[in-house]
Amino acid sequence: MSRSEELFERAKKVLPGGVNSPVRAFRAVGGSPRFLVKGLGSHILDEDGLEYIDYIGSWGPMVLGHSHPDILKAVYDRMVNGLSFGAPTALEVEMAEKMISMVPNIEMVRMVNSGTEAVMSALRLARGATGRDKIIKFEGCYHGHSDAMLVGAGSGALTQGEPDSKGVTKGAAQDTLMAQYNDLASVERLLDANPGEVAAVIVEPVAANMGVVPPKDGFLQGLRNLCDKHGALLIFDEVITGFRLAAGGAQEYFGVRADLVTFGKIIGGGMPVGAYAGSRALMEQVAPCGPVYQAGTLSGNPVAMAAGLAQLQILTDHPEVYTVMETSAQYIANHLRASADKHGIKMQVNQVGSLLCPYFTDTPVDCFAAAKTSDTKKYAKYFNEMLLRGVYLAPSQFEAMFVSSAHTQKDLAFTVQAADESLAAL
Ligand code: KE4
Repeated sequence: MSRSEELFERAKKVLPGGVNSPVRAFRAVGGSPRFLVKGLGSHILDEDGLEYIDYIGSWGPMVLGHSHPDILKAVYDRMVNGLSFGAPTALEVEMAEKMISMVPNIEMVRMVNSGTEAVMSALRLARGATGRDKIIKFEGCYHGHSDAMLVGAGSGALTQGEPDSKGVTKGAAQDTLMAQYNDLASVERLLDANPGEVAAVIVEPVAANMGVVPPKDGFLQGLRNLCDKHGALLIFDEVITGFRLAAGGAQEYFGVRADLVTFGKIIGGGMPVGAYAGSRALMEQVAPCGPVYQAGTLSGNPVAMAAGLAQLQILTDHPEVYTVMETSAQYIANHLRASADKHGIKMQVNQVGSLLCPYFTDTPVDCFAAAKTSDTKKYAKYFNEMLLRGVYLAPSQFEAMFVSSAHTQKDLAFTVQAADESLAAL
């Protein structure tokens, strides 16, 4: 039994499923999760001394790779003077100012501790600001595990959502309506069927929780127009795309304005951080200056701010990393397509910026229904073949590959060679 397997057996006795977040348990791909001990640049090391090229990067935060020296130094310099105060620090002001300087259309920011908390708070603000109750989300988009977001499509297309998890009450789910990604008509039908009741439409500007599904031309602007027409707010959930697609995130990358934007991952530099942001008029409705309550013991934690600020500063100083990451992702995508053709394997590869995902289907993937046509058993075998060859991918078909600025040309060549061999073995 490997050290990872031993640890997993121990873990399953004291942690649900042996993990602190479900996707880590490898249930969609089989086998035993690797317990990691070290990350450096684009590589990670597990408890058994096996090394991998990492395409998870903590699900997005490690956009510059692991253990970046400037980030480690910022954390060390901060922590020797105290880890947390529950009182204001200059770092929180600097972080908010930094985000506002990089992201279009935001004037104020509130720091929280996760993407889930950012979305939950933004939804409460949208409801408080508009006096409306209903929220429209998209099938296949994930916005964290707050009750209102753990909702599946209701029985009738125009009725309220159904709980998507035990423990979520009908009451919590009833105000969440479900639309189809890249289908503006499905949004318009919901808005028309619920006149004056929809507080917000929340969308992943690039859907990266059903694999990677880019917005069709006009989709995001179409949402903007529909929200303006119906008096609803448009929320971009940029927990993944924020500071990754571009310094200004998806708003910059696609040139579409959102009313509220949620963040996480990259802004923490690897530490637990989330944030939501918007206009002054909206954000000043949040406590203590407004009637929308939201709070958090570790919100704006100075060590997390130091890590996040250091990462954002490097992204600001080196804007070339965005082109580098996109080129790297395109390289992998092109080689995956060529290998799949060579080996006669049905594959669609979606790639946007530094995000990509191979689907084992011959259906172009532009929505959740199409993503679900993928042969997930084939993905599982591909995942394990790649893992054996030292390439660490998302242990689920419905996640993204995250390319960082630390992935070298040598990493990329190794990855596409491993992919060619893995596809040949399917
Ligand atoms: P967290 O609460 O996990 O920090 O963020 C929730 C969240 C919100 N919005 C988007 C677009 C997200 O992708 C996420 C979380 N992403 C997943 C990865 N697909 C986190 C991985 C996990 O659940 O372990």
